[in-house]
Order: sequence, then C-alpha cells, then structure tokens
Amino acid sequence: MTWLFKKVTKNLYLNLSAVFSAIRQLTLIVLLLCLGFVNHDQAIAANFTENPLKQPATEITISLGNSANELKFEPNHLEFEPGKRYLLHLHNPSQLKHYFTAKDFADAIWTQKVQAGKVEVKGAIHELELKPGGEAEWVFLPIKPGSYNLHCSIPGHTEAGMTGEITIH
Ligand SMILES: [Cu+2]
Repeated sequence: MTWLFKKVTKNLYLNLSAVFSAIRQLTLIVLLLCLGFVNHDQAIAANFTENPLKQPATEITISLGNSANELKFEPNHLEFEPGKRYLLHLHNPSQLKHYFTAKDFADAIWTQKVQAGKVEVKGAIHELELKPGGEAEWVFLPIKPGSYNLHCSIPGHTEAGMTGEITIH
C-alpha cells in the first residue's frame, strides 16, 4: 500500500511540474502577444515548435567597477531587443562591493534565472550585490520597450558616476 501511495504521489508531482512549466511558457507567450511583439501566427509557431526560453542566448559581459577601483559600469550603455534571450555575465574585478540596481528594467523583462556559484535563483530579481571578485549570470527575455536607469546603490557610487542606461527597443 505504501509503495502504491509513493508511486501515485511521485507521478502526481511529475505531472504537476509539467503543467506548471507549460503554464509558465504560455504566460510568456500571452504576455508577448498582449504587448504586440509577436503576432498570433508567430505565437502559435513559438508555442509548438520553439520554446523562447530555450533559444540560444546572446552573451554580454558587464564589469562593475574595475581593477583601478574606478566607479563605473563597463559598458554603461546596453541595448536589447524584446523576445530575444540574453545572458548577462556580471563580474566585479574591483576591491569594492557594488550593486547592479535597475528596478524598472527588471520589471520590463522576464527573468528566467540568476546563477551565482552553485545557487540558481528563479523568478523576479531587482538588484544584485557583487562582492569583490564576485560573478553572476542573469538569463532573461526583454519584454517592455523603454529606457531604463542602471546604477550602483552603494552610498556615493551613483554620485561618482556609477550609472548606466539600458534600452529595450
Ligand atoms: Cu558601486
């Protein structure tokens, strides 16, 4: 009886995760549809032939500060296209702690995951703190076009020029 119960529970769990994954994918497609970035036929095609969350990612590396401890992002201007998949590789080569703070930008994208060390964070992220030598990978799909502010929220860093601009076309 216990064996049977375990088997049923396991199958139920597997089915549920498949359902959740399908709902997540569908939600993204509906979101893209509502915002007018993909037309109906493209959405249908994407749904059945290609998962947008599995397309190859365009990789972009961003430095938070540098080895001379200058307070800046390199590059400090970023451009993205809606519906494409990106992998932001963030790293901090300086001896100071820095933040990647871009709250409005984070609301305008679909975050697939943020990975740092052996930890993978799923879902919405608004701000990342990188300690000296720290690295993180952020995988996302831009959704909402606009210009967004990027800054480091350590006191004094924004004022010293640690800012940037992110554009979704
Ligand atoms: Cu900083």
